[in-house]
Amino acid sequence: MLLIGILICIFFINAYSDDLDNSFIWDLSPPLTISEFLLLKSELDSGKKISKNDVMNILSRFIHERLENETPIINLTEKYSFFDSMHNSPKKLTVVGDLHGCLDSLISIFALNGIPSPTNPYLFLGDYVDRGTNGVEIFLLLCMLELQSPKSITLLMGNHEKDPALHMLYGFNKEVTEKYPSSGSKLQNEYYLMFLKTFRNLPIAAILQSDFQNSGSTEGIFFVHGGIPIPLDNTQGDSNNENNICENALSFSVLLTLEPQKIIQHEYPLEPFDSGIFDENDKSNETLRLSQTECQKDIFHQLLWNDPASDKKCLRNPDLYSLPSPRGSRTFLFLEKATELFLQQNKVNYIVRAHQFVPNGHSEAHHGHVITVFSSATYNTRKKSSSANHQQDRGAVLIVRNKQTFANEKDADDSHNQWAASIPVHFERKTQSEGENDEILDLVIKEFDTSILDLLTPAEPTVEDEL
Ligand SMILES: [Mn+2]
Repeated sequence: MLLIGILICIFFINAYSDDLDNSFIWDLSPPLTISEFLLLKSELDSGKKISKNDVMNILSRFIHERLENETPIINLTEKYSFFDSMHNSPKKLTVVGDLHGCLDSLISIFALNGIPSPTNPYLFLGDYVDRGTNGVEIFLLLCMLELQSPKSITLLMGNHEKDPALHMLYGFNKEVTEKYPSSGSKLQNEYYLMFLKTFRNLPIAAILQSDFQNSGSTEGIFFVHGGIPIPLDNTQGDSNNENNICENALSFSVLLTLEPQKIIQHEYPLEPFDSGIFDENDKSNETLRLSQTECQKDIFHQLLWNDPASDKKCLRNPDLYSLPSPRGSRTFLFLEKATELFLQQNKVNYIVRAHQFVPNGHSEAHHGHVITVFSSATYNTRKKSSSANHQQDRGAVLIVRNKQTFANEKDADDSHNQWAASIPVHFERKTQSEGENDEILDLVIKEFDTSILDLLTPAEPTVEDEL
């Protein structure tokens, strides 16, 4: 008995000290500074980890405090009071595309553009994990920032958060299970399952829309990871009219009926879970229920997986809405005709999305109405690591500015601007303008590379220190 007792004691002491040795105390108290991000980076570089307790606490708090009552499509106009002229309302919104585990890119963006705050809000378009080595830390950090200041940051779902099968191919399952081993198989690792549970509750799109009833003009942007959905012929019941089908599936009202977590639960069940519309015992109205389910599944999948067709393809196919995608049978390339219909129907001018690696982190299609932002600045470097002398990769962010309040190119956060002025910006330019003088929104692209971080050390003065 005594021996067993001693063995149990040794086991617990080992388990406990293992966590103590390898994890660091993460001071979660706001406000966070660039110094703290750099400190986190140096701790991770030295082999330390965010503690198991912090992982579980942050994720479960994030689900309960932020995601549980969230709608699948976020109204950013309301959430950020973006078009209000109040003193503290934001004058710009920074949009970040795929990060794919590249923590250096995230820290570079914050160094360049300021840490999220109610006057400097951010929108992330998903694909936080896989490919890079710090998917865990990027996602936890962003969750923490939203927990600390919900009006500063919004996280959307990417296809890498929707489809866990990708984690086996691109490394997120390996990353979690190596950093946080637990009993059972790698797929049943309790920390990994907690990430999956969080991912499936993320919202899937966002809208920023001005609504000036007097002027009669509305400007707006639809944000999503992949693109707009092209409905399949079998998704809308009895109608064979192509226009009708397309119109229905492209309207916000249809998108608002989506229930992402239930669809993912159907494809990748986690227990326990409220089965909702997929309750096997509920046989009432089954045909309708199934057709709705298939339709919802397709639309949801496409929002996170579709890409815009190139302008060349659009020219060749002026009468079509979509072409098959090289990404697979359930995914499509949406053509300019679909974009035009979507913009017109939903009273927005732009579709801003991520999902595709593009040189220097940004590209435009469909006469500038579809903008791609890709924010991992090491994606290409990793792929071509064998080739010498390649140029430093760049990522980009898109900054949406409210022209009515963003006067004289001045940032609300002047203290940060002064500090960031010493950081080289490689490229900054307004996106193509439609030539209207009464536009409310300005769209600005900023390129960056991670050599910014070499200029900074944890001892570097922070924004707060300068105040
Ligand atoms: Mn993607």
